[in-house]
Amino acid sequence: MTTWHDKAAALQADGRAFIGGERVWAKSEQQFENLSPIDGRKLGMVARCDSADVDIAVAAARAAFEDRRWAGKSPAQRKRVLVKFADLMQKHGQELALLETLDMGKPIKYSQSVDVGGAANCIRWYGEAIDKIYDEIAPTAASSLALITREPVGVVAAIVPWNYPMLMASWKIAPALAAGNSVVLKPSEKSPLTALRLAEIALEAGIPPGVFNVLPGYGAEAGAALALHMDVDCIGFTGSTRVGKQIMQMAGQSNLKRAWTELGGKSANIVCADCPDLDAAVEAAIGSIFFNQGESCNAPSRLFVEASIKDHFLEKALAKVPDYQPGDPLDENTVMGAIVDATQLKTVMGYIEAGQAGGARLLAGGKQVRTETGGYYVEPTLFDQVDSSMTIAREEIFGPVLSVLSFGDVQDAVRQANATPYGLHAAVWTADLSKAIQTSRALRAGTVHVNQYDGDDITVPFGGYKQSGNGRDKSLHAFDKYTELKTTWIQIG
Ligand code: TXE
Repeated sequence: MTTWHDKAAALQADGRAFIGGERVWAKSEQQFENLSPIDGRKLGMVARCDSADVDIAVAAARAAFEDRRWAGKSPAQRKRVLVKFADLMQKHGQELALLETLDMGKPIKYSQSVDVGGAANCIRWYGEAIDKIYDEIAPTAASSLALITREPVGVVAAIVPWNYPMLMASWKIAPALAAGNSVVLKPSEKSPLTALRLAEIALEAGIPPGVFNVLPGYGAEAGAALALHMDVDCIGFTGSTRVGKQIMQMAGQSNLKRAWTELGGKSANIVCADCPDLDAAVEAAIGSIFFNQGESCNAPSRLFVEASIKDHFLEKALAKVPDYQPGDPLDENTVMGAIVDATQLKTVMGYIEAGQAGGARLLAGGKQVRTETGGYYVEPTLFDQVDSSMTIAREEIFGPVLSVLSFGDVQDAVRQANATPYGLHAAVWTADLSKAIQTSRALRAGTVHVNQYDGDDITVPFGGYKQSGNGRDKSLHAFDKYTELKTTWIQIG
């Protein structure tokens, strides 16, 4: 039987950019090395695109938009192509999953189910939605007809991170392409491979050349050139709050392109003493922070447990932690893989040190795991006796580190939960329906979970309050970001 290791050994990664339907190196001929966080193996060289390549890709996208080769197709025609795109992604699912795992270190079983499965579902869903949306006629006087129609904004730039490379790309490109835009996608320099492969698959599905371009490269080079470009109409960004602020500034300082950001989080998970199912709450608290090595913007990294049940809760939680010991990402049984790179490893270890130095009590983990093959692995880590002023309770760690805090009553929990610049997700566990709804209303977060943490579907919006960003990915609401509303007044006598 061929193992994932055999398949990985046979894999040829192509790091060239994808512009105007063709694979090309950067104009400057600059490249950078792409190393796997699993064991440091070299996956290949990647085109280091900069502003010269951005100019070419944006011009290709603009030309494709102007001649209507995609925007001019009927919604039903675009649907057929996007559904085929999704089918082909699934046909090439093993290859895409392998690329994702090698590039950013997540376990192969999740690359297949969550990343390939989720991204293909997203492309299919927006494809299928686009020919079911009607425009509007305003209730004006009988002497006129006022049409309200949606039009694609034009050239959309998408800048995405490394934690869910394919999934984050699909959340941007699917609604943008379905609505008829042309797209230039910049994947993270840490994980560019699946985005590049997606562009080839899109072409095979029938997306015309120039409509979907992918530029790998560094943020300060390719990313900033896109954000500053005078001929990009809209930018969709997922990444850190620090860079999100720069994106908004660059949009303002250039052509006021529409700028949509999905940024960091420090999500609060509040477990009340009347929690209806403590085992489920423990499972969710532990499973959700260690999922994807903690590299999830909506990870519930602050766990608030009501003081009266905290010891009991922690005892149960500690028993679960060893299940998440990191392992070989290419082994189908592994549930926690490698941290994306040496920089992120250093960041995570730095926060673990800060937790200890700040007076939090290390209950589990805390160490880097060294393997014979190298790579970047961190133990699942749990801190107790954290208070809201500590660094580990305030800053996004983006690693497998859980901070446990306690509260007296639910108002106190909400106060602490909201005391953050972020507002992405939150959760409350209680058997009291009124308390659940009141708490949900009081929490300043884009999504509030009640008695679960894994509720997730393409049909619901995803995005944040406050410095977790603006606009929403997923659901029909995402079309608002990639379309303009046009009013056409017609005098009829
Ligand atoms: O993110 P960056 P990094 C958080 C998380 C993580 C930290 C740093 O806390 O530890 O950010 O990760 C591009 N102009 N999140 O450094 O830098 C970059 O090339 C234009 C949360 O990887 O924000 C990449 O494609 N683009 C998060 C993308 O922005 C720029 C996901 C994200 O990179 C740029 C990732 C610039 N000046 C990190 N600088 C989430 N919300 O899920 C960088 N980029």
